[in-house]
Formats: sequence, C-alpha cells, structure tokens
Amino acid sequence: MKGKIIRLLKENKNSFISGQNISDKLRVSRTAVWKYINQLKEEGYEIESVSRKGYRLLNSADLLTYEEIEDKLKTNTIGRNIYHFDSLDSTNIKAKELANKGENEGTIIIGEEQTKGKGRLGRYWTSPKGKGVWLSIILRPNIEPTKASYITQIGAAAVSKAISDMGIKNYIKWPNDIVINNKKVCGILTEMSGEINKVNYIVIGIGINVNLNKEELPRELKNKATSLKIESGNLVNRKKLVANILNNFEDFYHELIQYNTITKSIEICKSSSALINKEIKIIRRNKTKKAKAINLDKDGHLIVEYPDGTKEGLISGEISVRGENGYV
Ligand code: BT5
Repeated sequence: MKGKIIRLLKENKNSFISGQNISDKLRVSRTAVWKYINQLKEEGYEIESVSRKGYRLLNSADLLTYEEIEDKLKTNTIGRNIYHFDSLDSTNIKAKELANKGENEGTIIIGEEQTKGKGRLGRYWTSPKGKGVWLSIILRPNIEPTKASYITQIGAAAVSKAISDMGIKNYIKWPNDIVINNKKVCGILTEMSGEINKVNYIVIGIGINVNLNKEELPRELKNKATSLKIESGNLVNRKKLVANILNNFEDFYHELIQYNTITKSIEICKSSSALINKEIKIIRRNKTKKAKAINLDKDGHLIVEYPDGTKEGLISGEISVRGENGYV
C-alpha cells in the first residue's frame, strides 16, 4: 500500500492530492492513508500536508525500493520483482529461502542493512544501513553447473561498467572483487543449488560500499577497503547505480541464455582487469605460488604463467589471488 501511495504522490508531483482522493483511488480509509503517510515520513520521504489541500511529495527517500528505481529500469525480468528490507540477516540467505520456495528468475532481494552479510568461505561482509548496495538476484539458467562461475563474471562486468559510467575508474580483481586504488569496493558471492548436470537456481549476491565514510569501515579493513564516496569525494546516487547494474546485468545475462557465451562480460573483465600483466601470488590450500597473470579465456578462467614457463587456466572458486605487494 505504501508503494501505491508513493506512486500516486509521484504522479501528482508539484501539486497536492487530497486524502479523500487517495482513499477513493486505493479503497482504504482516510485514517489508513494518514497512517501510511506518517510511516513514509518516518522512512525519510518529505511530504507536505496542508489541511483542505492534502499531500504533496517534496523529496523522495534514499531507499532502494521498486518504486524508487522503476523509472530508471530498462529490464524485462531482472529487478521487476523486488523484496526490499529495512534490515535483514543476509540477502543471499533470504534469496535462497525464496528460491527454494519456487521464486521466479529475476527476483531481487535488497536490504538497506545486513546484520550477517556473508563473504565467501564463511567470511563476513560489513553492510551498514543506507550506505551501500547489498542485493541478491535469483537466476534459473539452463546451463551446466560447471558454468556457474559465468554468473560471477557477468556480475563483476555489470557492476564495473555501472561504476565506470558514473565517472569512477575501477578495476576487476578476478574473480569476484572490484577495487579502486588497490582497495576493495565491491565483493560478489555466487551460490548455486543444483544436481550433477542441472542447475536448480543460482543466487548472485553483490555488495558495494557506496556512501560509507572512512570511519564507517571496520578498523581491520581500513587499508583494504574503500567506498565510492571516499574515492570520488561525492555522495553517489544509489538508485541510479542499482538500476544501471541491473540493466547491464540483464544485457550480459541475455547473451549467456541466448548464445551460451559471455563475450561482452569477458571483454569488460579483461579491459578492467587488476591482475592481467601483473605478478601475483596464488594461494591454494594454504600453499602460495608465484605466477604472472597473462589473460582471461572465453570461459573466464585466469591464465597464469609460472616462473618455469608452464601455463595454467585457473577456475574461480578454487584459489585466492593476491598482488605481489599487498591486496591487489
Ligand atoms: C566477498 O567475499 O567479497 C563476497 C561479498 C558478498 C557480499 C554480498 S552483499 C549482498 C549479498 N548478501 C550477502 O550476505 N553477501 C552478498 P570474500 O572475497 O570472502 O571477502 C570477504 C572479506 O572482505 C572479509 O573477510 C573482509 O576481510 C572483507 N570485507 C568485509 N566487509 C567488507 C566491505 N564492506 N568492504 C570491503 N571488504 C570487506
């Protein structure tokens, strides 16, 4: 109901709409309208109320609800159904719960805050309220389970392009991070449910530090993490960022579904790579090996060359990669 009221207020932008008018249109009592308007004000919407005239929207809230991003969305399925939470444990956990109950492809879960944001291998993801983009997308691609890592590449490309298009230079640290000035600004967590040769569903979780200030990052991450605001010096429009990511994501995902390839994504992952042509350390089961990152192949495997001249294609998920001198 709150969403419907916001839509009406937006349709009548610059003019008043009476409580009676809203109540007639939405078939709820005027008292209910008044209550919803008060809730919206608490959420951050600036709504002017004038007796005998009604309500007028002055400013929208900085929330990542469907009503707030739909005018910027160009997608058919991705993001057309959004579950928005003020606070929740983890959008990936919620997405898997919903996917297990049969939720459709393209559905998105967004939290303004996560209290148990997840990284890979049981690690944590700090997700303070209203400061970032913490979202998960449910997908049901008809692909071989071995190709699930394609989805991470698609996600990384979609996020990297959206950030670049806002004028902020960034790099993709294969396979699942985006970095600026050698510090992590975005992490991606792809999880799959499937059988040996069939994907049941894939959930891709995307976490982006958008408007965090330095002091809002945990102390242990001060030298490893950053935000778009810290790097650009400006507040970043989260709604535009989310819409652009979803638009890019659908475009790149469509290539996978249609042609079983991800060339558009790989092109971006290559041209924005933080690793290619760099000396790196490969950490596999606590063993560290030096190598040089050479290229990404068409499947998104990182081709590396060892000091003895032998080459290997690394599959995302099996290893951790660090730059020789620090994080990247
Ligand atoms: C990742 O794991 O980078 C995947 C992060 C995915 C987060 C999204 S948010 C929406 C969705 N719902 C979830 O619950 N998760 C996904 P990994 O490569 O394992 O990196 C985790 C490590 O990054 C931690 O151990 C910290 O060192 C560091 N870290 C934690 N929070 C961070 C943050 N906000 N920014 C940068 N680094 C962070």
